Amino acid sequence: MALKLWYVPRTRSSRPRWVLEELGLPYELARLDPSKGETRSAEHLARQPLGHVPALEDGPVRIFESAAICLWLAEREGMLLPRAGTPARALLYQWLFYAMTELEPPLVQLSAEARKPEAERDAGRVADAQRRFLAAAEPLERVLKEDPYVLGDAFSVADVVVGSCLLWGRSLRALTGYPALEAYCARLRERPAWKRSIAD
Ligand SMILES: N[C@@H](CCC(=O)N[C@@H](CS)C(=O)NCC(=O)O)C(=O)O
Repeated sequence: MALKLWYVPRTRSSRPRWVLEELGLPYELARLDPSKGETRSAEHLARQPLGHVPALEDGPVRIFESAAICLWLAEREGMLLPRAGTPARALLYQWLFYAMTELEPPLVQLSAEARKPEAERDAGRVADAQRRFLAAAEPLERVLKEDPYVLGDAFSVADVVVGSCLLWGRSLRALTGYPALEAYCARLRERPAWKRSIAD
């Protein structure tokens, strides 16, 4: 069944692309250009009601939300995730939701400030978002001090979502003082599938 991913480079749509690359699945990349209004077209709003990326079409499955798409793809293939009903699967859910609800919001705030001209940046908001991001990253520093991946020895779809957030924080120079997380980011950046997911 053909897989089609709606995609804008350097956005959350790289997450499901990374999973597709890890799984070695053939897929079509439908590139959209937000500067031309392509993410707000009627066709795209029918796929993603807020006009965001990613969105995925997989036969009868039409799905949006980056973490949900990543989880769906892993589940579809029975790869990159622990068996359903196991304690490890519970932790997979925990870290996926943690990434989306604890790590992401301060990054959204930091990115919004970074996009402003320097003179218009709100130093208080930057400092607050930086503090909240580091507080949310701290439990992961403890986990990744012990194990190479979020769920232990095996790379999973949780690493795509958590790792994408940490790499986003790193790109904003917000990830400081956590050596295990820096080493984890370096490990993720060595993965051929990650390299392919951000190549173009
Ligand atoms: N919670 C959503 C957020 C999606 C989102 O905000 N995507 C941004 C890029 S990272 C987007 O589509 N921006 C383009 C636009 O709004 O035109 C997800 O994780 O999929």
